[in-house]
Amino acid sequence: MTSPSPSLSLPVGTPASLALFEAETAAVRRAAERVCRAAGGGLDDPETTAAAREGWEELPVRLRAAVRAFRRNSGECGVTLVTGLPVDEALLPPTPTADGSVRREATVPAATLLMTAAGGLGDPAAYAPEKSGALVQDVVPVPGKEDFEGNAGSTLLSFHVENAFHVHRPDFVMLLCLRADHDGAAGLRTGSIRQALPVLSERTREALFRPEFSTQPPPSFGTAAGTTPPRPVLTGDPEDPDLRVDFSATTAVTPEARRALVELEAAVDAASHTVRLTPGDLAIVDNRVTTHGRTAFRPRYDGGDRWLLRTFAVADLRRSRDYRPGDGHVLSH
Ligand SMILES: O=C(O)CCC(=O)C(=O)O
Ligand SMILES: [Fe+2]
Repeated sequence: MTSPSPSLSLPVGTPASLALFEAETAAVRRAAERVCRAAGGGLDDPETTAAAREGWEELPVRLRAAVRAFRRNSGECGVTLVTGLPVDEALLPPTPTADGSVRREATVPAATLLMTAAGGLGDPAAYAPEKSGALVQDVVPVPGKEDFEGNAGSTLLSFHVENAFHVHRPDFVMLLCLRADHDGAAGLRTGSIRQALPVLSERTREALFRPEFSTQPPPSFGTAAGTTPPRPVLTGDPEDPDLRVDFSATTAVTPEARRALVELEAAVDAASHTVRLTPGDLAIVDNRVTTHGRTAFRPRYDGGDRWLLRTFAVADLRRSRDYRPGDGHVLSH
């Protein structure tokens, strides 16, 4: 694989991370509060995204530099961690328990996500059938959904590219921790094709480039979207390909493709990293090259459960124009 240019190099082997200093945390909070004041109405209004785009310019230079560098080159792991973002756990309401719950009002953490999406990574985006098209979504365990293959569950969530079935899958997935789980057991897992590729056999690489894999929409998307026609799991540069797979939703249509998928899952797992997010930690996953999943944990449904906020970003919003009525940020299907 060609190595990244020296000016963009990231630590080899483990995900890059940036720990904000206290003064930087305070600066992010001030910028986010300004976005909240400008937001007036709702979090999903175009005015709020516009205020977030401007607010980005007020963020600490180290944060902006790290996000922009990650956008250009997400490194071997395809994930980065920013710690020390402004989250006051003590002031939070109880963790929601409703299925599909989302944020509709501007808060400091939500505005922080929108600034990063709109100013740093490209643009925020959401999908109308999923979580009612909200730009900032809750990732919380939902009673009765413990075994669900989605973010409402609490059993092991297998590695997936977010919305792998979709022609316009998000380019980046942002997960900001508001509250950790009681036992500190829940781990966000990531596994990139950049680290998995070197251990794959030549035969498997070739098989993954063949259009022999179809992917179902995730349960969160509802049933309207159908399974994709057979497509490749790997596309682009054979030495640094893009990845499109969801190990609970992608099926191989030939025995050779099935064998390759099993080998890929083992390689992604072997190359994976686990991070136990704590309040104020933001993980940004490059969804073009890196899968994510989550270890199991035990929710109590007592208001103190794990709570992440999730926002998707796309590098080039224009590409999905025909999916977005009114040139907004929500794809209609
Ligand atoms: O709970 C997590 O850490 C990740 C859940 C997930 O895959 C998602 O929200 O997209
Ligand atoms: Fe996910």
